[in-house]
Amino acid sequence: MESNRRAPGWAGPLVGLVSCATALGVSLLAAGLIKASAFPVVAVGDAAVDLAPAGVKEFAIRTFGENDKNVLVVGILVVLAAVATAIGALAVRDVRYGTAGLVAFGVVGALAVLTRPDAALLDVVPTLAGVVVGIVTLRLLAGRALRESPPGEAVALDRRGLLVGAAGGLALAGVSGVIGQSLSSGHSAVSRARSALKLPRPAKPLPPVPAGADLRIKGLSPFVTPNPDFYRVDTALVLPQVDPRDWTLKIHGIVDRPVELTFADLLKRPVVEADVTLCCVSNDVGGPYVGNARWLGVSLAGVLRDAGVRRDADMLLSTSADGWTCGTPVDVVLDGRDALLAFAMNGEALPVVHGFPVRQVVPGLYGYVSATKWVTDIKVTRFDRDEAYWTPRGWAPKGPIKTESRIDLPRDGANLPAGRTVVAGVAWAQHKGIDAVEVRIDRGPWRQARLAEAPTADTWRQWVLDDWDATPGEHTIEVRATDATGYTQTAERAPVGPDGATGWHSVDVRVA
Ligand SMILES: Nc1nc2c(c(=O)[nH]1)N[C@H]1C(S)=C(S)[C@@H](COP(=O)(O)O)O[C@H]1N2
Ligand SMILES: [Mo]
Repeated sequence: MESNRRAPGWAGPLVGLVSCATALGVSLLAAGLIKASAFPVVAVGDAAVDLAPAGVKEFAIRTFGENDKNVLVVGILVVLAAVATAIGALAVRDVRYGTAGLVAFGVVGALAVLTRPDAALLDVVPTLAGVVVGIVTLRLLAGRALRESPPGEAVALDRRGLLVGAAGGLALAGVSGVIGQSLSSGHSAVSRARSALKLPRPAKPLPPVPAGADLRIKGLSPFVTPNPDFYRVDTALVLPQVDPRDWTLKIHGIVDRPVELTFADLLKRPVVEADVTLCCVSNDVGGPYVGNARWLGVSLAGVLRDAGVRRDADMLLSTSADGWTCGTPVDVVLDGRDALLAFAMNGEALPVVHGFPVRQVVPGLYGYVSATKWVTDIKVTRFDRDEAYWTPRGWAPKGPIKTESRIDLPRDGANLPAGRTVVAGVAWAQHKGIDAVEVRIDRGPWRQARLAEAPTADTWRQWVLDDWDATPGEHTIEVRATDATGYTQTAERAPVGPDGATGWHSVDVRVA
């Protein structure tokens, strides 16, 4: 009997791919109704992000930049398609093997979903629903591919039935997937709440950014980075959607009086405005992960004072809505700098990617130890008792920003006409301030660049050398900054891990 149960070669893969597509479509629909991060593909990706060794993540950031997350999801889908093909090939031999394959799939998905830091039992529903629908589809289609033939006759493939069934499965996958995707990315309640937010007035509004802070040179990073251009770094495959009406911030741990704030409570506090340049520890010399914004928020130190931080505490362990954690030195936050619980950025409510409704901003510290987006919990604790997300993954527990400078103009590898050439860029040493920037050509003498104004020590500072007389040939341009403590950037190259890159940025250009 086995011998005449043979489906043609294409039937197995078709059955497998269509069944997995329906499983994914239905689970995406269920995740749209429950929680976007309960989509098992996302949960597996999140788990991969958390489990990946630091070196792999660094490689991904370096190679794929801000596309790292899309590359990961595409990779997972490619693996899924390969496994689905195999499941289908098994299923048309014996549908029990195919079913077992889908169940195994479901177990991996469910494990990934349930081990997420923000997991609830209900989050397993999308995986279950997907697997059940996938198995039903698989059995229906495999049955068509394998319709039993009368004894002694050749294979009776129900070709028409199989193709109609496959088309039906794909239609189901498509429709449920599209609805699920729009449910989980529309997040209409959160985006409506965000657009409806009326920004409160700061107690002491900052004067407008001084005209002298921006040299307005084409190709030079503007002093204020527009929100859509602001770099993004985080571990979230699906952005946390936090409705400000449901948001609370708990402050607890080594404090006299634990505090829980609602968003309305936050807005009643004195509002602070500050220009602060954020920088990522993964920003290599000359890299793009740095940006400057005007933030609006309330004093983090003020909130902590209300809770009464005890003397033996030295760390704030903050947690985001999706379970990411961050460890910030208490002394830095309390030393008088503009450490904020921020809710607005450059005159609008925080964009969701940048942490809506509330994030931390602490001038002078790399983002991974200070800038918790979607922050919901702050535990006042000690570095010798608690560890934040990146510490066991090889990054330093504390991350003060290193003094750095970058050449924006001309671009590395540029072909330029001979003659007077503008060399310009930005330099930063947050909360210290930049005192000087020097440029040299072909390892010649250092020349002082002209500095733009910087309203405070917490932002980057533009610089320009406007009188380089470029001669034909190849040239190397280097830059180094000196901060207000008198420290001049070291030439020594250090990689981004464990606590930030060092070295001079240089660009090579060809002058005709
Ligand atoms: N919840 C959460 N907050 C986070 C992170 C994260 O992964 N999750 N990454 C941090 C890092 S490493 C940096 S550099 C900054 C980047 O902030 P941005 O994406 O708004 O530029 O956010 C910080 N806040
Ligand atoms: Mo970062």
